[in-house]
Amino acid sequence: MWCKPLRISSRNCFCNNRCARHRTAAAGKFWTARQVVVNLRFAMSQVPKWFERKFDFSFPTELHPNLCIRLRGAPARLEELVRECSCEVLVRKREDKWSAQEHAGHLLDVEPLWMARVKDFVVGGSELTVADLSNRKTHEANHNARSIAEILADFRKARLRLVNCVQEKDPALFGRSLLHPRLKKPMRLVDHLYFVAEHDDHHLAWIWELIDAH
Ligand code: NI
Repeated sequence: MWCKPLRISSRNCFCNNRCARHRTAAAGKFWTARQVVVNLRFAMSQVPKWFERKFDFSFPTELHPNLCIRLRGAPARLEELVRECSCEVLVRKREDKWSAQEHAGHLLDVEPLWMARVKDFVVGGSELTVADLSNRKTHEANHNARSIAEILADFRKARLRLVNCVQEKDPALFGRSLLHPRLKKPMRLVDHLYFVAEHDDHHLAWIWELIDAH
């Protein structure tokens, strides 16, 4: 819902000061056409909510090399995304949500969980290691105070460790299945790799959206 005209006064705005354009105008800034588009995107993410995702694990186990290379490529994709970005844009928060840099830091924070789950498949048992669904680690890490170069280097290192560990496994292990504690469905090791790759994409999409909206 737009206020009209562009220059807003209490006389001619019918939005009760709540529309996005009015708030920006009230802050002493008027938008160009491109800013209108970009700010609208900034106000509302197009990235689907992670916890609402449904996963289809019916693909063949033999796809594991393809998933390994997807995982192997995540650090390079992240590096390429943030390469031209200023610190200011990287640490900018949208309301109380994570900044692009915090999303990058989160990718690093969850690597130990992915590794623990790979080990669960080796050890066997019934259920995979439980995730901290509150993402406390990322909320408390203060990734915005770190350098992006450090986060990128640590993520690259952790991800290579994960991929190298997976690649050493006997191919038969990729079909072994354990219960995923949140999804409440059986997950093979190959499904776990797919899940991690989708989680990478989820946060990369967020980062792209955040840095594209400046
Ligand atoms: Ni996440």
